Amino acid sequence: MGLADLFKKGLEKTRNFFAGSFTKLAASSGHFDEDMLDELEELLIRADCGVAASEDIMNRVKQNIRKTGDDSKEAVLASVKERMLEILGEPRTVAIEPGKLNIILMIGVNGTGKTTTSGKLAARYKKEGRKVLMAACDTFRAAAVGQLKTWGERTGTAVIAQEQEGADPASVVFDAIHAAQARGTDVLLVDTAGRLHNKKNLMEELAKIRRVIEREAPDAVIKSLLIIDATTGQNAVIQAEGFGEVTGLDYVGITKLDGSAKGGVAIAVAYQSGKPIVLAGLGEKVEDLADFDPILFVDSLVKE
Ligand SMILES: Nc1nc2c(ncn2[C@@H]2O[C@H](COP(=O)(O)OP(=O)(O)OP(=O)(O)O)[C@@H](O)[C@H]2O)c(=O)[nH]1
Ligand SMILES: [Mg+2]
Repeated sequence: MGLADLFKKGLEKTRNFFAGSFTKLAASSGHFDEDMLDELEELLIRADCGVAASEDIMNRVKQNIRKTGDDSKEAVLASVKERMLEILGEPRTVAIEPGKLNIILMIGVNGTGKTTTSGKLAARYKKEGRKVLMAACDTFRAAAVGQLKTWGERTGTAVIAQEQEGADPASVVFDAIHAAQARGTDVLLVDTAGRLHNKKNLMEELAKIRRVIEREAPDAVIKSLLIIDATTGQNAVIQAEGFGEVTGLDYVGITKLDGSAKGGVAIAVAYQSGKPIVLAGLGEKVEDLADFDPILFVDSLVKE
């Protein structure tokens, strides 16, 4: 299966939910009156697009109806798509600068898929012929280092870790950066422990990791990649804010799209954070990762 098909398949649940409800909504007349527009807004909110973005999308729909007089189902859908695409922005990817050390700091709350996505990214970059290294900065859980090492074995990627439990993650990242510099690494993936965005001491630990990276690798390209679980709903927006404040935020990846009918959360996060959604996690296997494609996403969500 190609990536586009994988992406579309991953969005099946979201599509069935949204397109199914939309078709039902439009079935009675095929034209949208006030009540139906309200129902459409509610549907967007139920698909987890968020209140603010849903309102914004509906403003565009209403504006276009006023302008053209066309309140047909097709016109309404086209307006929804148009505004969603603007919100998601141009397709973006985690850009790797050749000839430089690229450091990707994986951040997010517990269990969103940081370690899994690190493994998937390692496989992707290795396939592109790049030298990849992973840093096991989740020293919080005993099993975390082992989990990353398993991904290392699976993808043929070296993992820098410290054996003792509770080691300082900043010291692990220090070791990893110096290893990467010595080995001429292209991409260093820094896996961190999941943490709640409102736990001050844990967030401070993350800020320290970021500071060590900036200090030890001043010439590196440093990116923070927030991993969000598609099933967490509007909390994702708050997570993006919380993590963004502490480490800065360059990219957002959304995982578990395959298991969620609420893929609309991508719209909410892009709208509120203004950050690009770059990756889509579509399953647990190494190949279940695609670049987030706004056009495919919107087309899948609002299938005519
Ligand atoms: N279906 C599905 N499962 C996923 C995806 N990404 C990760 N998972 C699963 O989600 C669970 C948690 O993934 P991890 O990679 O361990 O998440 P984490 O963010 O590293 O977790 P912590 O380190 O505990 O914070 C695992 O069972 C993964 O297999 C995805 O895109 N789709
Ligand atoms: Mg992990």
